[in-house]
Amino acid sequence: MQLSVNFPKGFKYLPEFLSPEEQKELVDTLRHLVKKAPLFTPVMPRTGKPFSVRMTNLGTLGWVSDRIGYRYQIQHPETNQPWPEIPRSLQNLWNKVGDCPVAPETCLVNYYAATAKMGMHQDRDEKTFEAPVVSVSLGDTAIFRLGGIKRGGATQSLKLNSGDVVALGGDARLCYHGIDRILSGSSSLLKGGGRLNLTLRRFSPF
Ligand code: MD6
Ligand code: FE
Repeated sequence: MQLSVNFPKGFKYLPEFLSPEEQKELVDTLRHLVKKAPLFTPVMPRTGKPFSVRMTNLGTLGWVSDRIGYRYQIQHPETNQPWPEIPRSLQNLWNKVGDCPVAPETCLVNYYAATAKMGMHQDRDEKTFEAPVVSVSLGDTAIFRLGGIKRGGATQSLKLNSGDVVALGGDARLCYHGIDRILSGSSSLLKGGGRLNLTLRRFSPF
């Protein structure tokens, strides 16, 4: 059990937000969308070091990283096609938990194989921070690390299981966070194992 009293203001933790049936339906939907917009391996700006996660995007804009830098762009970097639309079920989820009067513009889809992780970072490539970032976890459990808005401060660790939703909004919008590791084999939702994380965002002010 998590002690939510210790969460920063603006951080939402909604365990088991999606039922097992809703999770399966969402994975089926995503499987079709990822055929149109395949997962790609981003690389770090300047060094070109590959990320351990593979990613794609949905929506009118998608987040990419390559040797040039991090940015949002309207097309897939390999197919050069526009990103597929954000499915209705995810738009509805945003409406329920996002506390935001306008629709999300982008959904970043990250796939973690057993050994993938994500370093501590802030989500700050958006033009506005007035909307939250809403995250959905599917598949294997992840060890999520949440810090404060300054790098190097105190952090806490929490398990994100399949179907859990978290949001970084308000005062927590720029909190540092990362994924320490994946508990391989903890879920049978994804054929072949691993974890999907979906983050819904706004880029544009409203
Ligand atoms: C992950 N999540 O769960 C990585 N970002 O795989 C994120 O980077 C994240 O969970 C912004 C808001 C919520 C998140
Ligand atoms: Fe993030």
